[in-house]
Amino acid sequence: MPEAPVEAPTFRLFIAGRWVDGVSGETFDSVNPADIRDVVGRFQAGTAADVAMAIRAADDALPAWKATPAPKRGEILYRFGALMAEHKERLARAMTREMGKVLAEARGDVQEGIDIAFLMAGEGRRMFGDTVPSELPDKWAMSIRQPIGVAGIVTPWNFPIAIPCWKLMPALVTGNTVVFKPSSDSPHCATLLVELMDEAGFPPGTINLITGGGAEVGDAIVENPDVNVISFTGSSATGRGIAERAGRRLKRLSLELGGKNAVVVLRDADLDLAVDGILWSAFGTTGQRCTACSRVIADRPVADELVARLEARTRALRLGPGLDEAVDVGPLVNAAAVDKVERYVAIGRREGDLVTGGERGSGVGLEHGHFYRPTIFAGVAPMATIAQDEIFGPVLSVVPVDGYDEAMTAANQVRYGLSASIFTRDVTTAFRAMRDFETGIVYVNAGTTGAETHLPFGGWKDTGNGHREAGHAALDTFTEWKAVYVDYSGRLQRAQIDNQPG
Ligand code: UN1
Repeated sequence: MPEAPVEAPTFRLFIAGRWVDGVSGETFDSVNPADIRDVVGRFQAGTAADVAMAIRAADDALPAWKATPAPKRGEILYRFGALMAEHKERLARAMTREMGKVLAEARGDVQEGIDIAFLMAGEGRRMFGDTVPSELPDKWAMSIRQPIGVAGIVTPWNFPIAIPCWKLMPALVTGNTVVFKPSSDSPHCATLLVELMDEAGFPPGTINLITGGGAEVGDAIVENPDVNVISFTGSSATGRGIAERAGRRLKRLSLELGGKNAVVVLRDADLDLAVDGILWSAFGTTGQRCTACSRVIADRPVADELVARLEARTRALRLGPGLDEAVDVGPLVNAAAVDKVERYVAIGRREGDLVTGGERGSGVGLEHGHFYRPTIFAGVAPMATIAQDEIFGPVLSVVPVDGYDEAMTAANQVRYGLSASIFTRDVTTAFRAMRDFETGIVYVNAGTTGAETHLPFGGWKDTGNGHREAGHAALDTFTEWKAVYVDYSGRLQRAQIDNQPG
């Protein structure tokens, strides 16, 4: 940090292929959560007027983009993936500076963006439909995917490259055009991403970027009748509000919301492996993943030993700025996140035994950031508040149980259903768990994080509304199915009526 900080650069909106100032002239700052004196940049506080222009640009670009053969659209995605790979280190460093995750994880985040760009680029040559026999002679039957129209994409800060790419890539390869609103905690990452998209050759108007607040920009996207599909990742409360409003307009909506992900450790588990998996998924990204492990459901015979090992390893984790490669755990994203963690830790002190942590990070290098010590509570009841609510920070609850059945009941007794994991050496138990977890993602002998981009990502229950990201399931969010029948019999054939048995 220089003594007299240099003036932070100002960034602009991207509408119809041009970088422009917002109508209001207002800006907001994005700051480094590891050192809030470090202003990353000033960003346009977008308004409904900016959103309207962006939607118009997306609408104008739609006919030509839809008419572009999907493999050609895919080629632009390939170029974009290659550009991200070329700029991986720059993007990763910008990410760590803007939202705090440690550099190794920031590189992983960018890699996840590259992976989905290449996966979806390939969809340009697949995008499979069905060709099936007709029940009538001399008749052809098939189904094809077509774009929905203008997609509104609203993304969080915790995976500021990967999650936008999860949404932008399938939306664009299938022929939709996009208005993209990133979190106000990660507008710089979004800007860098859109710069590369522009360089890759997405035509003007296919991708439009509007930074700004949820109440102004997000609402204007959700309410506009010309936005046909919305994909949102964020809190359950915001998701519910969007669902109500999108529902009134019968808009397609994909929601990716909260999680309260459990690791079950049975008495026959490899405890060393379990500790590795738990630490990585509980305190990686400072606990700020939808997939983060926030509950360990520990079989009683191994519970004390597990807690002792977790305590020792957690105390050894280095807290600090993520750009320092020796650091294990970076800051929380902002002051509100620290306040929320503090509120839950206060509740946790009544609901469980504080094992380690339970306080803000202090000491040299931590004075100007949003640091909180990795925290563990033991002896927590399954229905305790800290075992039920998504805290989105480095707070882990250990819930003791007796045996598999009790463990599974506790694991499933939450309103969320994103990710779950079990540590056991018994193959029969592992298969039972694969069947029994009420979650969209299940891990055996691994933590709860680390989903790969070519399988569906998403959750059951309050985690979402039944849609999936990533994998080929992502195409379902952004396409309409069209069933096509071609009758070449030369006469009227009536399905279900003219196909009598015999
Ligand atoms: C998220 O936290 O919203 O499986 C996404 C994982 C990552 C993605 C997490 N690949 O943890």
